Amino acid sequence: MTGTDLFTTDTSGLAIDIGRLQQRLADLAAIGAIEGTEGSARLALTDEDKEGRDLVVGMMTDLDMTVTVDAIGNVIATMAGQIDGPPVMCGSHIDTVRTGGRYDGNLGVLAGLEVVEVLRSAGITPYRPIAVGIFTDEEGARFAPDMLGSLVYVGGMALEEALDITAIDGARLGDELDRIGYNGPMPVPGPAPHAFVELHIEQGPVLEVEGITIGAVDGVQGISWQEVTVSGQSNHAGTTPMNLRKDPGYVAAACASFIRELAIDLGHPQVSTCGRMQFAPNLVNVVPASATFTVDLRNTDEAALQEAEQRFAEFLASTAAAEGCTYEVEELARFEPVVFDPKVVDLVADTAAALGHSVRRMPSGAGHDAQMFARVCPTAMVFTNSKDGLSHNPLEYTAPDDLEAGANVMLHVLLALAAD
Ligand code: HGY
Ligand code: MN
Ligand code: MN
Repeated sequence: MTGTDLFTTDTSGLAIDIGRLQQRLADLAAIGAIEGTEGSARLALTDEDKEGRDLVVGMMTDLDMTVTVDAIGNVIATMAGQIDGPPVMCGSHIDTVRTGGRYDGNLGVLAGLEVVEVLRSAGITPYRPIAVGIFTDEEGARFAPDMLGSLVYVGGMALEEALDITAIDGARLGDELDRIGYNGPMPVPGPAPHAFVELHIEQGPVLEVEGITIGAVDGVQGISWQEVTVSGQSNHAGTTPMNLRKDPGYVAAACASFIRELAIDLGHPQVSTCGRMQFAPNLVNVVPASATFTVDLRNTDEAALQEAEQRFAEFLASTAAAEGCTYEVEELARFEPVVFDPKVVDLVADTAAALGHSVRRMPSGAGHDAQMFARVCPTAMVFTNSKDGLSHNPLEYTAPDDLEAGANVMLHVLLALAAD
């Protein structure tokens, strides 16, 4: 059989089963469920992540897919094609932040399995194999950087370096991978797919505000993560005059305020976030000895992102010096902006339109595994909207019609990419 058989088998009428997809989403959300919400907490390589992985691997084997696990814990399930060549790959992540929603990452993985089930039920074998990936530690919230598993898969970080990463709770990544039993035999870097498409919720307000159903994502903005530890002198909160203090807590708070003003000064799309801050000894009546905080800066323009980094570095240096404090900076993640393959972006946009959906091209504000695959193969993303633009929040929500639209667009984009 050749790829032309696919064309003789009219696939235009194929559609996903939204009830089945929602059931899989619900089954996965039950693992690490956040009480009273639809969200879940499954930080990378925790017991909850293992349980989620085991559940989805079970779904993959139930679909008669060949499942492999690589040395960084990426799970790749493959539906055989008429040829043995490189697969068309989709997928995303199932690890979450601590306040995770039901759809972030999970949608891209489970919609990929839904695509396979639709083809199985229709008795269709795609010309090329179709693979669905679960990529390790996409969130980077426990082990930085984010998109770690896909970064290692495409050769962007050596395995040994990744295995030695220390979590915010002190655990070593390689030990946790062993502990949950996902230190797999497949070597990294992995083989480049024929193409890569990721379905993901937008996690922002644009599609909803503009009343558009599908985003044809044409790139991902640059990401800069730093962890700063400022050291001063712990002292008595009551007896130490203000002019005699070396207060790292003040420096940290001033920096958190500065990066917000910096983003506003640079203007959209610059964003900045201080998401994590920890004082030591963290007591009401002690001027802190040290303060550790994170800085997340993002922009679609690399030069602007570098300007933001430079201006923050200058502010930190002058503020710490004026306060008599010292500091250390650790880079946690640094990825330049990524542009997706125009032909694949066009295919997403054309497929959405052909299915009768409104569609617009747009960059992604969030990082995604697709931005790593863009290094090795033609890649793009499909966005569905996020209610109130909310994500990294258990209230994250996307209506069934929008989930269905996104999954159907991905179904037909995958079929088109797998046909030759
Ligand atoms: O940080 C991000 O953009 C993604 O959620 N890992
Ligand atoms: Mn995600
Ligand atoms: Mn996320």
